[in-house]
Amino acid sequence: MRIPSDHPRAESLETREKLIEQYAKGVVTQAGLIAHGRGEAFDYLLGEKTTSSALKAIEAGAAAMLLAEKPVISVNGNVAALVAEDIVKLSQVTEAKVEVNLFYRSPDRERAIGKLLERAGAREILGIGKNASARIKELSSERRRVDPAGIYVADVVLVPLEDGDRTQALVKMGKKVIAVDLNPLSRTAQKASITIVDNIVRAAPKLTEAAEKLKREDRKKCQRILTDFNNRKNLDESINLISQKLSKLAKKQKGFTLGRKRLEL
Ligand code: PTJ
Repeated sequence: MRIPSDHPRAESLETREKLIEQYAKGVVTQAGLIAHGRGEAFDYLLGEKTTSSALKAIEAGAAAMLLAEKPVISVNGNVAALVAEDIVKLSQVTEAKVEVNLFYRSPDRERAIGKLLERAGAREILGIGKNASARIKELSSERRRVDPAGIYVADVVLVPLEDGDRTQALVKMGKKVIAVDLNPLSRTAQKASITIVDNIVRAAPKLTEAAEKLKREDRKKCQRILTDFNNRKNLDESINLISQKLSKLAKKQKGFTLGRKRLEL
């Protein structure tokens, strides 16, 4: 469907359209559409912009990818539908491998996502078909199937829109996990080494931009950024931001009257 460009929520609606289109092509799952809706709700509360704490996490994420020996970007259906080209660009700048890793895995979806990534310029795509032959033993979901040349041996893994189980398992395997998740309270957000609380649509190009900039600097700068970065503190900033926004909204709506009425009921 064509979204009128003067619609006040045109950008958000266009993003939805991309997912709907790729749902019809078998890239995105029904659960992926639902997951996006949950993300949108958090995005609304974050002001639909990259916050200063997200920017700090983006810089730390870019630094970690540049310092990594074997960085890998994990791609699922939503990520392929929304930011395939940005992911390919990021992989080129950071020399990271791109691996398809799906919760709802099927050969058709693997192929559809592989094609989308290829069209976006990816030359090597891991994790498809027989190549996903290694197993993360702590997991029982399809996410346990990984590529022995990719996530299995990676030291840094970027996991946008991930589930908590695998984040936890990857951290347990000694990997640095960079998550992109709009929900700062999710298990993924809480368990990752670096959590970027931002929409993948905004975060992916910003990660590339940050990596391009840091690549021109001394490696020591990346090391300093990582030493100074505190994920717990950064996550708390996002949670506080949401809480402040809700308090402001409640005051604006004279929500306290509503609160009293509720008590009377
Ligand atoms: O393609 P598959 O088979 O691997 O499945 C992908 C989904 C997304 C369905 C699967 O990973 C899943 O079920 O994820 P969850 O557990 O629902 O978690 C998704 C998280 O991503 C939630 O915390 C959402 O708030 C968040 N999220 C949704 N859309 C975005 C987002 N975060 C950043 N950017 C978004 N656009």
